[in-house]
Amino acid sequence: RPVVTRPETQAIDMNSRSNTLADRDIVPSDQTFGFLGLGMMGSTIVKDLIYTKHKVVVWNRTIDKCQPFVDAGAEVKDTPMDVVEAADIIFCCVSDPKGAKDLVFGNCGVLQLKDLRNKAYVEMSTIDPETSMDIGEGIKQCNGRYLEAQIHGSRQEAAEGMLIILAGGDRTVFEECHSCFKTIAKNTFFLGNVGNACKVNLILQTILGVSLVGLAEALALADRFSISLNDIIDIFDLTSMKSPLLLAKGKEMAKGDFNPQQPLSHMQRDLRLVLNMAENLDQSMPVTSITNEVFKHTKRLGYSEHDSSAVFVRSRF
Ligand code: NA7
Repeated sequence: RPVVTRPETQAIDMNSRSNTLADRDIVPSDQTFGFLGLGMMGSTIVKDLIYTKHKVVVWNRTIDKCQPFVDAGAEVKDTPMDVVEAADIIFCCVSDPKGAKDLVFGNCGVLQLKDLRNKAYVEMSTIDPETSMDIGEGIKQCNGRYLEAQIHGSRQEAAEGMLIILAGGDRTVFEECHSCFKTIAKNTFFLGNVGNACKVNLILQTILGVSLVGLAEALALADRFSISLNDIIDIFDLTSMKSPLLLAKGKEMAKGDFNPQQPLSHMQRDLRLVLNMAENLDQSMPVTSITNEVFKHTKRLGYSEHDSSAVFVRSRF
């Protein structure tokens, strides 16, 4: 098997700003916002929250990642529990449902505080509806308020303040987060009960995953015929099938540039969550099942941390 080079980890540029921020006329809430998880998404969001003058308290498992935010004016805490103590509204943005649950139910986790009166917890990590309901129940049992706020969009869209927020749960929390959501997103939807936003997010991810595998297979076939991939993309651009995302992903596949905007491991996680949801409903999803297998295999080839468009590499075999 060829050795695959991991994509370079890009350091967060604390000085970069999305062009959209200047036009949004943001009046920061005077509440204190906690933030758990400073990965690529979390970092980008917190950077913009600090820029728009929100009071922010942060924590990250790898503590070194907090330093640039402290330099920019945030406070750092040693544990998730300490962040909850110091903040009014706490956002969480980590890799997966297990990480999200650990931060709430684990050692030094949110629920160690026991009394969450006057606190609100906002889950931004991509999770399934059951996990969200479990977290929501735990928070409510300690008298806290809970909102799931799933963030739909790529890392580039996060950097441009162009995410879409899909929220469900406590409407008062949704409203209190208005200035934060306005900072990071172009659209925000309140979808009712806890679980609904997770379902909608995962449904959108299903469309994305299946589309990417279709695109990769078609381009791989073109490649076998030695037809220029750039020509295919130029013609595709003139058709009614075109979409900005498929055009961008097609270009990345043609160039072999898999800089992670939507990491492949996240895409496969989402498909796994979708299939679990469908399983519980006896809903048949044969195409999504195969799509999941394709992404799983691409992960095994070493492309977990690359962009989801790296699925093209597997299609070429
Ligand atoms: P990244 O850049 O892969 O970052 C993942 C973050 O999650 C990072 O801060 C990790 O901490 C943290 N993490 C992962 N597992 C855990 C556990 N078990 N406990 C605590 N913290 C954890 O992902 P993105 O920022 O692109 O995406 C984050 C979410 O937003 C994801 O759900 C997307 O779908 C939407 P580390 O720095 O490794 O110590």
